[in-house]
Amino acid sequence: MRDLYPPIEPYNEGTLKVSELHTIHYEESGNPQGKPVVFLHGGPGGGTTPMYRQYFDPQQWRVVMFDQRGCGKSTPYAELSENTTWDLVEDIEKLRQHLNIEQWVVFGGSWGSTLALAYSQTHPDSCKGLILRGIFMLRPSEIKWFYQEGASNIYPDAWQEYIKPIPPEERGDLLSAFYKRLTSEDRQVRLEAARAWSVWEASTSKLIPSVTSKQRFAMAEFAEAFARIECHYFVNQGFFSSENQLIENIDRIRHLPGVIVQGRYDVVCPMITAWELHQAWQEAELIVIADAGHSVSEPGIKDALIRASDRFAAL
Ligand code: STX
Repeated sequence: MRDLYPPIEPYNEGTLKVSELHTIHYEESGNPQGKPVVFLHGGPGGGTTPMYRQYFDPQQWRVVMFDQRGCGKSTPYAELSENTTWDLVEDIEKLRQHLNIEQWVVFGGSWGSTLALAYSQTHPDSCKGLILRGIFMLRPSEIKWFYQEGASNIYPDAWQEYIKPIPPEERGDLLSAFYKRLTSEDRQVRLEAARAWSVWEASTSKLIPSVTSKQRFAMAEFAEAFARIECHYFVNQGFFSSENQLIENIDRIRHLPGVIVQGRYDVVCPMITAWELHQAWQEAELIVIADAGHSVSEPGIKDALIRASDRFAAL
């Protein structure tokens, strides 16, 4: 099994003002002369972590990572206005131009896969290929499964904690009930909802749960941006014009090399979504990991992603 490359530090960091309101933070690591790849993190609102650099051979790749609007080191923190899928798509394109990159490989898991599909379908000429993991297309069925009913049947214990901040009479529409609290003027109300929301995702992300990721997700600084931004995108149905938009537009990227890595026991983004994407895009390679859930850091997922990035480096 392949494991992560050794930890590295960025050779360049900066900020880019992308609108009147928002400034995004980006970094570059690896080889400045290497093949460019842009890493799209999850959530939306999850931010980047240094570990993500380690999915790429530092001799081969010029690794560009950035924190999407409102999260990580981007400012203003947890801000929801001027924060849509199409704003992020244009930010990626602005960053590419800012860094004088002609084309890059797009790498993204979970919401990062959603954004990778939206970006590449909007700007196919900027892309050399896609490496996707834990496919999420933000369709109503996917949101309902994870935040209303479905995953609740597999993790009733974690579910009980998730719904705690919401009184029984409001549980018929948990997304709206959370949105109301996550956008409350009262910081305590916001934080209680944010922690419950965020810990639910941490509790269900791995086939074998880990205590450390639950702790990170429960920290106020992480949870507030993550929960607010996710919920904002979900109540707005991802700002897509039709629920199958990313499948309907697959012809725009069909010619690009693509790899889809999917954990069989992914409870956050069940495999049906990866399957339907692959049915529409059979030229892409679908790699199903028999003993993994949703997380980027499970052994089988790591192995497949690193093998894929090694192969793409040689293209
Ligand atoms: N959201 C899934 C997602 O994109 C429905 C995601 N889940 N966890 C993450 O992202 C982080 C690990 C980036 C926090």
